[in-house]
Amino acid sequence: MAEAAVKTKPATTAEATGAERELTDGFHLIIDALKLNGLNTIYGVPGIPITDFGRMAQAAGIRIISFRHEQNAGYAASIAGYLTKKPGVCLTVSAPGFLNGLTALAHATTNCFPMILISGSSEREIVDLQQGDYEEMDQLAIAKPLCKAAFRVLHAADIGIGLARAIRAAVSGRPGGVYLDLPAKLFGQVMDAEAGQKSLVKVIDAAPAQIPAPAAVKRALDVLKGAKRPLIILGKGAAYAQADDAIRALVEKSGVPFLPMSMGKGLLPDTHPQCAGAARSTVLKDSDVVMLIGARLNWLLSHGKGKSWGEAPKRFIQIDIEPKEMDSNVEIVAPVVGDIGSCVTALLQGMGDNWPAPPADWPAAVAKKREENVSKMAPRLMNNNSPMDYHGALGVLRTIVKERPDAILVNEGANTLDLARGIIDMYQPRKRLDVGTWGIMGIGMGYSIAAAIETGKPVLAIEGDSAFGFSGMEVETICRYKLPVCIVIFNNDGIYRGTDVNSVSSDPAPTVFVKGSRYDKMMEGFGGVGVNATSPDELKRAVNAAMDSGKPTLINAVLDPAAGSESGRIGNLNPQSVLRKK
Ligand SMILES: Cc1ncc(C[n+]2csc(CCOP(=O)(O)OP(=O)(O)O)c2C)c(N)n1
Ligand SMILES: [Mg+2]
Repeated sequence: MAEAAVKTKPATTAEATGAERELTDGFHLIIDALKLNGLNTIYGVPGIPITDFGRMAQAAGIRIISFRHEQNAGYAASIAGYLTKKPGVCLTVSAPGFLNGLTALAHATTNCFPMILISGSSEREIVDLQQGDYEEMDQLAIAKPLCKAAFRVLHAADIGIGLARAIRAAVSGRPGGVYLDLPAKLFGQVMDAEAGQKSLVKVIDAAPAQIPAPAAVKRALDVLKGAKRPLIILGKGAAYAQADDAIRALVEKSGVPFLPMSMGKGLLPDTHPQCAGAARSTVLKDSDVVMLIGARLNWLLSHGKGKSWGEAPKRFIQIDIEPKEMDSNVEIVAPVVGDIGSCVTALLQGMGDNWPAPPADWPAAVAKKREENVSKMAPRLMNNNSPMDYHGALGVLRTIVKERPDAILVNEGANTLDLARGIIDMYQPRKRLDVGTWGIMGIGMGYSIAAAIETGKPVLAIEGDSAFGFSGMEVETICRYKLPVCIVIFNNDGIYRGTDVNSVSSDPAPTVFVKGSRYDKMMEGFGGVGVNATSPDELKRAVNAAMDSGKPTLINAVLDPAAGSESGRIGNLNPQSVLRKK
């Protein structure tokens, strides 16, 4: 308490009767409230009214990671939340800084990552009368529809409660983004230090276990037991839960093939005998019972219906913390509502010791398909073409990840994303971080920075050249904080490809970039290591050197501009003009 308090001599002695009073203020109470709740890292960009706050927080032992753009700081906070199950904190200035951070807040909410966006704001009296204050904006109203909850604190005495509400809203139930509005005046508001300390709240059991109903667990097991061709789908909710051992035990005890969603990869190794990752279309089509664990039936799973799910009738079991998730796209015959850890543990107990394996022909059929697909792919991954194609480049990165399974892989792009997801096996939970539910470009550097900061592990970021551009300036941040991040840019001169031509004017086509760009020079400009790699062999040497040294490194991997297809694997989502076809 003593360090947080400011000693002042009152100007008049009338009320203080000449004695010194210990005072504190908004600045110090916010810092104390964050520390009390173990929120020890802030990702943000300084400016009015939060510059001094950042300095004071740093002086008080909070780690301040200062970015070049709030969106990247926000993505960093969102993935910090995913990795730690504590809300990641992003701090911004008012109006424009707030708006820059807001995309990440919405992203956190969509992806169910706990995050708190704290933004300074202008004077309420002026904002509400629309009198044109510095960076005037009704931030609270704008944030509300894009997050789980939004709060504003007007009095220093409410800082403790305000932060407690924000933390609970972010991590309890289905996690998500929370906005906390702190008007400039609040920071300087003074109050009695002792009363201030008493007003702080240490949040106890912020994300209480939610135990599933026994009847729901029994219903789910009955459905699973009756299956001939069951499938388990592991989403990133399952990875978030950090119930790794229980999930592995459930999958293995059941004998059911499992399909990991992108960020669910590594919960069990992709090389596990039950993994159906390389037989995705077969298991979706042919399965009769599907158990979703922390995975939603959104567009990424074709909403649980249509061509990719085949003709065979399906029955869905769904395990999710959010009751409203059930029946969102198709009927769920066995909803199990609760936190993933509690649900999986209850299912395991209910299975007892003599759980019957699924009829043997099913896992055998899945394994056969998987082997076929894997061996079809193998020779393509071994090519040493120059310029590289995706398979040659990813072949060497696949081996590197196998040799360094505890490194964190960050991945964005179109072809760069889809092909890396399919080709690179993951071996440990929460090691693959990518574009998530929205397929968003721009998460790359923010995720890489937070992953390095939060886990202390080396990071390998595999980035499309377009994707990288959304957050590329943060290579300076990576160099400034000396983070062990190795960025590999799959440089095919553009979005999807670098070969499009504009036939009517001298402007370049909308999807192409400067040919032969050297992104490695950017990194050198900030004192990091830059490498231009033109073959898989060169790429392999450069990545291994970077991972060994831990030095910030950017490798410009020169890909054939004709490599890559429109929108990667999701080109079917592009609307088509009937007229153009004529
Ligand atoms: C914020 C955002 N803006 C735009 C897009 C559309 N988009 C999807 S993939 C992509 C870039 C693909 O090019 P690149 O990263 O170079 O990967 P490549 O396919 O060339 O390997 C873009 C712009 C998006 N997904 N997110
Ligand atoms: Mg590209």
